Amino acid sequence: MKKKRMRNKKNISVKAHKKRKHGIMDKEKAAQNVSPVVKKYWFQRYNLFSKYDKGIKMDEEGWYSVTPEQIAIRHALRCVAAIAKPKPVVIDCFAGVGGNAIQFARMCCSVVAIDIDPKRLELAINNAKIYGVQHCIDFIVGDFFQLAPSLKGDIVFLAPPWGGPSYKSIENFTLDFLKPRDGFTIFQFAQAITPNIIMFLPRNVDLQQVEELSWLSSPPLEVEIEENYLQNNVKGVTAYFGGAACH
Ligand code: MGP
Ligand code: SAH
Repeated sequence: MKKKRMRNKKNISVKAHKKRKHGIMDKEKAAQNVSPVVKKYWFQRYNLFSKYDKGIKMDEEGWYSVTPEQIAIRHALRCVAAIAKPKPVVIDCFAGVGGNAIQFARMCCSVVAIDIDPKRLELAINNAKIYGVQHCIDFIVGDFFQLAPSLKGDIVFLAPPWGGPSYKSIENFTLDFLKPRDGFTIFQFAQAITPNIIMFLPRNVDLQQVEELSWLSSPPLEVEIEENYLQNNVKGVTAYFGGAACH
């Protein structure tokens, strides 16, 4: 005789209901296992990587630094729109766990992803595999400032460290707060590669100074600045320079 699977009022089988309940309990346990610094970013994990559950790996700095996926997609779309070439070469000079590099690769860019931390770059490689784009990215462990003179690309993407989550406590975030060198120095190294530069900066950045970056070139580069929102919250500011700016 066929056994009828028990169903509750909402027509969910008891087995499925138990599985879902255990899933929720596993997630609650996982939330308890993350450090207090990471917790608030962990709750936003699907905004950071929509494929988070497929095996995305992060470390503490990766959690608080990764560009949310929708913003990284926006950066990649702008990049493709700016460079009229089938496979533009993008240099992601501070690649972290790969949030931006992955989206550049998904938009058919050829990507050079640099990070000084070999362990974090391993996480980026793992994450790029989850999105099936690892073959489009050259991962280089190294110091951007040392590598810069030998780099060639159509566009340079800069998302350097902002000094950790406490960046928010600074009222007017001037470019000298950027790490590991001030924003003017970072920009000058990038400019020696190409005038097409995209820079992802804190929402409290001194906008006057960001505009002044364009004066490091003669004639001054075009510059365009946008705020990046996610679910009505501003997450950062992106500055587009040279050919990356909208003309
Ligand atoms: P946040 O301001 O720490 O989080 O980072 P949130 O949830 O907006 O904070 P709240 O307190 O206002 O609710 C927002 C985003 O900024 C992160 O998702 C990262 O994309 C980016 N970001 C933050 N930090 C500290 C860095 C950093 O050091 N480097 C880079 N490149 N990006 C960062
Ligand atoms: N956009 C990235 C996050 C970048 S966080 C993402 O979406 O995942 C900034 C990264 O810069 C960190 O991973 C840090 O290890 C790296 N970094 C710091 N100094 C560096 C240097 N001199 N050269 C290259 N990478 C550096």
